[in-house]
Amino acid sequence: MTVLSYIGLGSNLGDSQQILVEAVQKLAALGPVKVSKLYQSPPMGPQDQPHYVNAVAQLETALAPLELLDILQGFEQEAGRVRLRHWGERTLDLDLLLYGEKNIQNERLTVPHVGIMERDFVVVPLLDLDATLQIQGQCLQALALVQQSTLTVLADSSWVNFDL
Ligand code: A4P
Ligand code: MG
Repeated sequence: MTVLSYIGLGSNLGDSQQILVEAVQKLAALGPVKVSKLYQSPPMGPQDQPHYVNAVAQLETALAPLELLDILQGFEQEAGRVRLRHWGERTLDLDLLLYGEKNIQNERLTVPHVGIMERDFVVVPLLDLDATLQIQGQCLQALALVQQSTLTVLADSSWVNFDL
């Protein structure tokens, strides 16, 4: 049995677009993947850090949530992840946003990911992948931040070459 999982990708250190491309190519080795458009987004948190490049990937997977988290954290390490401060700059952040319709709460994992509904850089790319998406009964499309988005589109959904 497989589920549709959604993974948030963010980077604001290094060659962020290339870092996200490589992360999605690694995800594609795990199972069928689709990607949102690629966005630039002003930083949430400390303002004295570069803008972020953000996207969301949909991965169809049979992996258990914690197995998937382990793999995502491995990919972060391979990207030379440095994390300097809370909500601060990083080379690669991979967040497990949604895992099917499951609610998960343990010391390593909270799903749906905390703060999804307040983050345009998560909600807008999620809607690229599924315009009817609901979280705990709430239609993402209806959120005010969708209309008031601060995102800039860097590329349409063909920014990753899967034919490698
Ligand atoms: N963890 C719990 N639930 C999850 C989940 N659903 N997915 C735990 C992934 N990890 C989860 O993660 C810390 C711990 O969270 C992990 O060990 C895991 O067991 P982390 O990536 O080291 O830290 P973090 O909590 O992701 O970082 P931080 O600093 O708290 O912030 P966020 O919430 O990830 O936000 N601005 C823009 N424009 N775009 C961004 O992408 N990102 C951040 C980071 C700040 N500002 C941003 C952006
Ligand atoms: Mg994270």
